[in-house]
Amino acid sequence: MDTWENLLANISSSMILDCAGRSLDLSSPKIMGILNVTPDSFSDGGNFLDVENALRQAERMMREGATVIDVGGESTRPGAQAVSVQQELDRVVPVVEAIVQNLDIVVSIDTSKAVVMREAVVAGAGMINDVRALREPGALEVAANCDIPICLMHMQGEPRSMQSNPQYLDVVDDVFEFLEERIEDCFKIGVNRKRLLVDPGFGFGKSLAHNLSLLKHLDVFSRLELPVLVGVSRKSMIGAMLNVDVHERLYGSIALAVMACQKGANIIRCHDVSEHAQALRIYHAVVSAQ
Ligand code: 8Y7
Repeated sequence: MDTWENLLANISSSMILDCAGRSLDLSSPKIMGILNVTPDSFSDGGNFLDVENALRQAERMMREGATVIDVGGESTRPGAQAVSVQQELDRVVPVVEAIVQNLDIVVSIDTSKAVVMREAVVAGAGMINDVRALREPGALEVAANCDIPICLMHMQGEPRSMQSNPQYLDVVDDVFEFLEERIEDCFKIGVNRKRLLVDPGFGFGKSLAHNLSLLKHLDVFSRLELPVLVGVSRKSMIGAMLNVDVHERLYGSIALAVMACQKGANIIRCHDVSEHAQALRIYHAVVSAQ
């Protein structure tokens, strides 16, 4: 016989992700702070100053209210240059290691490369964030052989060319079906459903109209019964609506983030952590009211 206590415990445990021994409670919306590890012109990552600097940024984001730090060494901006496996490893692995060892926070590895995923997991990463949803060679197998949550994101095309002429029959249906298929492929190879998160991939092969439809209908993705992650921070969709450059997109970012939470987002990936944390606390206070 299930007692009320057991039922309640089941409901709340389904909202807690185990990220390599650190728990991520999704019963209220959480913040993933963005940590780009793109080295200065004198080094290609891995040196003491780069790692110190990254650790300081992570510590600050944690203090400001981030629950996850997303460490990325490959730029996926439209038109960005590709990065070699060794370069990416040299950049991100020492940073993942340093954060895991020094801070009590979940570290997410933003990569599509199987080798980088594997080495980041060894270094203590608690989540994989893959904009290619495990479509690169070997990535599904690494996912099957580790035990941490994985965010599957939708992207149409490749970063270099994805914004040139994105096309959908129905953007919400198409993205939904893509994510369903990726979930199925993960399931087939032995990844437990409970380890997956989904993300419609705002700005990744999408026009402004596509992005707006996806946000308006974001609640559709809750049918997948998995946590939903959303990244809209400073993105060009805001620039396109407000005609402001990248450093003037904070208010637009917050507006979109709050609407995403109302439509079911569980994790907001953003640059300006303290500002988003305030907005999400206000949001949570209102939705928790009688
Ligand atoms: C997203 C992302 C980026 C996103 C997830 C940027 C790595 C571009 N955007 N990961 N990564 N969702 N899951 O402007 O929207 O931050 S990079």
